[in-house]
Amino acid sequence: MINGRQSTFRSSRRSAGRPAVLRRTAAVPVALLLAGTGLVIAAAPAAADPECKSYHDLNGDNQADTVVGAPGVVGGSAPRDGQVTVHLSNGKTETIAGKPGFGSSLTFVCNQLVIGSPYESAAGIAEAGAVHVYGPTDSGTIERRATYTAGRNGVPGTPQQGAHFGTAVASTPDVRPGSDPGSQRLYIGIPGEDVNGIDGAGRVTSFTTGTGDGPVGAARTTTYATPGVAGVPSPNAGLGTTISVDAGIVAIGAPGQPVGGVARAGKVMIESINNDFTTYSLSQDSRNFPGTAETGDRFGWSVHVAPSVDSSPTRLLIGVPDETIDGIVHAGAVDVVPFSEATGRPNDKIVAWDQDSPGMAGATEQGDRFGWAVGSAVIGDLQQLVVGTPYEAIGDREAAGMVQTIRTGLAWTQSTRGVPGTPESGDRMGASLSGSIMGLAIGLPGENDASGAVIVGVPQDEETPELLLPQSSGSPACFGSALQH
Ligand SMILES: [Ca+2]
Ligand SMILES: [Ca+2]
Ligand SMILES: [Ca+2]
Ligand SMILES: [Ca+2]
Repeated sequence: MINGRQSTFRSSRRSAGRPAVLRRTAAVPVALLLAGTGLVIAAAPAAADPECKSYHDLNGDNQADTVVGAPGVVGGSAPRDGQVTVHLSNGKTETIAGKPGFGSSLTFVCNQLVIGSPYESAAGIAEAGAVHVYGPTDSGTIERRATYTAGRNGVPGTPQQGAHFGTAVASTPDVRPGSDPGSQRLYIGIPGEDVNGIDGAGRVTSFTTGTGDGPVGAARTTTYATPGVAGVPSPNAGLGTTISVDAGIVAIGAPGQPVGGVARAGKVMIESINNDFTTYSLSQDSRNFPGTAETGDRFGWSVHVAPSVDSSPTRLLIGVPDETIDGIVHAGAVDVVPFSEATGRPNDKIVAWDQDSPGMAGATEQGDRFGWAVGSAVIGDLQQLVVGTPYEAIGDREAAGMVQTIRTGLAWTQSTRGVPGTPESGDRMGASLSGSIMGLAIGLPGENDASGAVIVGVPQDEETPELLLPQSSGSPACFGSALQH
């Protein structure tokens, strides 16, 4: 087996004697909590930034809030509007309404909530896409701060039909001790963008945000046509389908990018947040990479940078949901790439995991699509790498879904004792994941005839999971398609 090193990171959960479902505390409290964990603290916490007093916090109580996207349905005869529900740390909820597709992606920049609305019109151009930013007011409400679209107010590019600006949004998840709040850039994926006339090659743009409708810092834009970036724009490559940012690294999925002429094998572009290294790409044909680039693998359909905690290295997780395993098609795999933050390069053995690997629950089956979603979270007292397999069948119920850990053999379905609900066909448990030091949240956008649901927490170490449902009934809302926890 592997170089997978078990982290002994201890969460604040037990030592602080807090109740089961904790809210991540922010800014200084997080630093103080981490100080008791043996985590190396390199510098003073970033709380001195006057613009950012707390993180992931929309009601100003220094406790992180959980946010759920319910993008509804796009197109067809009955499109349904999207909405985003903020589950505040004080138990109250706030709902923000938008167009169909609103809430397809979510991130935080400091205490500002960023919502992707990739199917929205921009400048009258259908499905060009938009990104909306919401923040707290002094009176405790949530208000819209800004709307970003291509080509407006200093945002690079021009709106294109079907570009789907905002399919992915990402930023550094927390300002941890030693990190620089000034480097908190917002990254926006535009996977349907035409580049030099190549249909759907995809683009990523990034900038620092303020309270207005335009970038504050200089905007950057990256495609496979950017000078210095190896590769060429390719039809339907979808650069920017997914993005993860942490530990100075930006990982950008291009799951349709060909590799050496192999169609839709997929690549992941790696950028430095602070320009510390040159942008490059990984694929299954990269040196020292396990596996082989094959047609339709969709390497990079999901990406997640799992930050270093305690003795564990920074690791990049790359989902390959359509990987064939021993002749079983669309079974799926996840590559775990140990990363040097200094060089931005893999610095240890890369390991490919599937459901038949040692230390994994389940079995490889056709159409599982293991690796559809990837993430990390502190579960019990350990940082765990987590994989969603939303098309896993439970008995005769197709696509009921499953979530599991890498190497440590934990797994949860809706038939697991302590997990709310029951497995049903099409639930797609694990289609989305969001984790942090405060635990794991799991999306089930197909639950209750695609009304959707979210499970916060897993039944591990005395924890009792909490079930979140949409505020307004009716389907298909697809509540849980995107998460921030
Ligand atoms: Ca809060
Ligand atoms: Ca492959
Ligand atoms: Ca399976
Ligand atoms: Ca169910």
